[in-house]
Amino acid sequence: MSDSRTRLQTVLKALGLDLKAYEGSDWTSRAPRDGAVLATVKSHTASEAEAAVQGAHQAYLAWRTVPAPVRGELVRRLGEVLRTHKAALGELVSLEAGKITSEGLGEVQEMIDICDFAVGLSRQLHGLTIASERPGHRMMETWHPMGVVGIISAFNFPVAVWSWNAALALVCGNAIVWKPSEKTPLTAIACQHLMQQVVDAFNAEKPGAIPAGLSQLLIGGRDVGEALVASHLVPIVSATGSTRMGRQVGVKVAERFGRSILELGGNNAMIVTPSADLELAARAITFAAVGTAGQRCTSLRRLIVHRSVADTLLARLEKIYQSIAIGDPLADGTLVGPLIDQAAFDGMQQALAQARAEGGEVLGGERVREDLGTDAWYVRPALVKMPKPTKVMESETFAPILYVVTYDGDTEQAIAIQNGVPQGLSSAIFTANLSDAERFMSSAGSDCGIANVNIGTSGAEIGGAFGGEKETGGGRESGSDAWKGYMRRATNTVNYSGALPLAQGVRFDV
Ligand code: UN1
Repeated sequence: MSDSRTRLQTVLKALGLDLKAYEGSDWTSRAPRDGAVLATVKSHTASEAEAAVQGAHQAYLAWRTVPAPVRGELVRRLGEVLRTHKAALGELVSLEAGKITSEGLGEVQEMIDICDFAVGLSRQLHGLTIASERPGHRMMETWHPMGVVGIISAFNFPVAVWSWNAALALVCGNAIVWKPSEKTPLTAIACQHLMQQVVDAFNAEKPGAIPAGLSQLLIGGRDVGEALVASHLVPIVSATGSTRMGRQVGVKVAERFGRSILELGGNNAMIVTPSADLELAARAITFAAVGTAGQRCTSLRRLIVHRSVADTLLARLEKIYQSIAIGDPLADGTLVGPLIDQAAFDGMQQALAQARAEGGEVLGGERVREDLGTDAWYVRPALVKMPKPTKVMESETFAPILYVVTYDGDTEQAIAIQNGVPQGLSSAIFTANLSDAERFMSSAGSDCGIANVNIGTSGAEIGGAFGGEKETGGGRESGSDAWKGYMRRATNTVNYSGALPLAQGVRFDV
């Protein structure tokens, strides 16, 4: 048995998970670390997807009347179970998505954090009281559940993105149906299994507390995703993935006046100004650009450096890039694990070829560690000096490629370069100059959903709203008031005056 298979068995045991019910031959889960097949699983069909949605809708009809703090108790227990199984689930993320140990664990921590956040939120789903213009009237807003939330997630955050949506949707009184990436079915099955454990324990204590079918998992491809997107019983579709996918989902959901929460491509940039702490910047750049092998939506892809500091910063980066530890994500000391698969490797090579054709000077980017498996795709992260911003820099390649351009003028010039792409997820500036920092965060500054100062573009905390503008899709998930995206708002006006004054002074006497 391959090392990955052996590790999988240990992890499944720790999770108390038997894969039997899911086994089949439709989808293959591979360990990117050595290319070994972890399992083959069966797909749900489109009609099973419809049945799941029907079941979830029934569950929602009951769940919406459960007091929100009781709904929060379910999510609190989910957080507890995740704490208990953090090590095992984190390792499964590393096995199936190829993340280094620390990042696998970090992803599970992100799940725990959002559960904690959602528990607090379950007592704070409050609306405003608004001054009425009419005597003896009270006006207010109340927030209500919507129905089934369809969750479509990507391979690169195979569990955290589900939890952002699941934790909020559940405390908000919705049911959830999840279609994970075809590349990461096992981590999804593990989450569903842990959730089911929580539900069963809750129901054993309080029979009927949690309606059957409240949280469902659909393993499948495009047809299953399309069934979710098309269903009138799914008022909200939260989809994370490529801009191409989001363009289709967004239109389809809009056609039926559903709501979509889209988290699509990022093409994130960092500006480094003359006053920046270059050592700090180099560390932040490295984590953002090569961490997770450049496979985060928030990964740093474009570096915009002032010419006066470019040589010093690049010399430092080149040194780091040449010596960074690339290898088995489960081995101690590794910082860069593998790409998810060969298609990702091919996409990276294509982008690098295009960059060269556009005048780029490429350092790194080659395949390494072939000794770890013929179907394991490790690369040296690529640092690419571009003569100016070119076409290749306008699209996102899900791999560790960092394009570097310089600017000579003021920060406005750098901001214009940064904003000059179709995407708008995350951005950062390194500077010790207050005006530069404030300008960057101002309405004339970064046009992204995330604009950081003196930290990198990736690794956002769950407390803030997460998402971006333009082709990133405009959705917001996770913290702040992102919960409002999972509820409908009702404006209520109550008349206790005994008379019937009309608004705007209208007279209509009958
Ligand atoms: C993603 O890549 O889809 O900010 C999510 C970050 C993580 C989430 C990334 N907290 O990098």
